[in-house]
Amino acid sequence: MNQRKWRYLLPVVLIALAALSGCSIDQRLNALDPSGSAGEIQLDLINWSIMLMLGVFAIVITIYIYVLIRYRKRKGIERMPEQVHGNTKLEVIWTVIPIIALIVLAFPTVKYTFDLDEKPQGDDVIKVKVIGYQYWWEFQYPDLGITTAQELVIPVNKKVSLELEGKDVLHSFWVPNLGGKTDVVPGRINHMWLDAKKPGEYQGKCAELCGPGHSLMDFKVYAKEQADFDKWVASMKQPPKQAVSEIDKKGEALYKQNCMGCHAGATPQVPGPELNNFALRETIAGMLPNTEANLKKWIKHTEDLKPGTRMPKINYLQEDELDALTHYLMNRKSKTEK
Ligand code: HEC
Ligand SMILES: [Cu+2]
Repeated sequence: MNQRKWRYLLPVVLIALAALSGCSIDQRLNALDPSGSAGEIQLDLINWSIMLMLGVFAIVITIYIYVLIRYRKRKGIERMPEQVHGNTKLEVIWTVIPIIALIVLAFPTVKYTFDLDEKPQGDDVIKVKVIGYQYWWEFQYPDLGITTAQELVIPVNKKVSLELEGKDVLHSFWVPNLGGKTDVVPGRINHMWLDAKKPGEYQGKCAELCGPGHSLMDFKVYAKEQADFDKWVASMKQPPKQAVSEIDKKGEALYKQNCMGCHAGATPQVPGPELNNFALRETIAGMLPNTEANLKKWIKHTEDLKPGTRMPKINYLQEDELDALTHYLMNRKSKTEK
């Protein structure tokens, strides 16, 4: 077998693999199917530059193939084709065409860059401060006086103005289906905005390698109809109801003893997520569905579930203590909620 025949094998396999991997795009993380204006703007720009590049590619390849065929070595024709050197007209043409192509690309790029950089103003705009920690997200709503973690809740069709800041290392805030991504940098405040055109759940990710727990630094954006959003805000603003049952009182005491130092302490040992109204959350640590069984699992196995997390494993509690603690937390929500 002629060895040279096989030299095409590697590129063909690589291209086939690339094509196959394209088919398995995770729809929850798909920047090519935006559900918000910021994502649409970004997709427009992607399409615009790809079209332009495809145009350039087509012209260059056409000329290339034409020249290959037209000037190939043929039987009976021994002479070399004419050798051109220093053709001013040609040089001007191939300098001017790329300049025009770059100008054509620059217009939408500059316009969209400014559009995305704008800080939306007005009574309608929801302001959120996003704080990135290893390996979780805090969301503060300064105008509404609420703070939550791992879940950014927004009303549909309203612009959300985000102020992003890091507390330890570099992170990056990214919700592919809505738009992004923006660096989250310690000691610096970055801005971005987004909106969601359909109610639903959108997956978010930290997009900057930030340590062993990076791949699990997930969050969600829940876009709700205005009325549902207002209801959520009202529930979040209420203080959690008092513990009344024996078990909840025991749980509360254990919580104050073992957890409050990091969770919502005034001077936390290690800043941890706000757990007031924790029962209203859908997830634990951005990665587990919020059920009592998962809560126990999280408390006992934090570092196994999320490598590098700053919440230590708490495995010294007795079974009945853990029961009381999780019972208390699972009921930690405002009076208005059932
Ligand atoms: C040393 C500080 C510290 C202590 C003590 C601590 N935590 Fe945490 N906790 C954290 C940090 C930091 C996180 C964020 C972890 C992550 O996602 O990387 C966290 C996350 C959590 C979460 C997930 C919250 C969310 O937003 O989804 C729960 C629930 C939780 N802790 C419960 C507890 C309970 C219950 C106790 C007491 C038994 C406790 N923690 C003790 C620091 C602490
Ligand atoms: Cu991160």
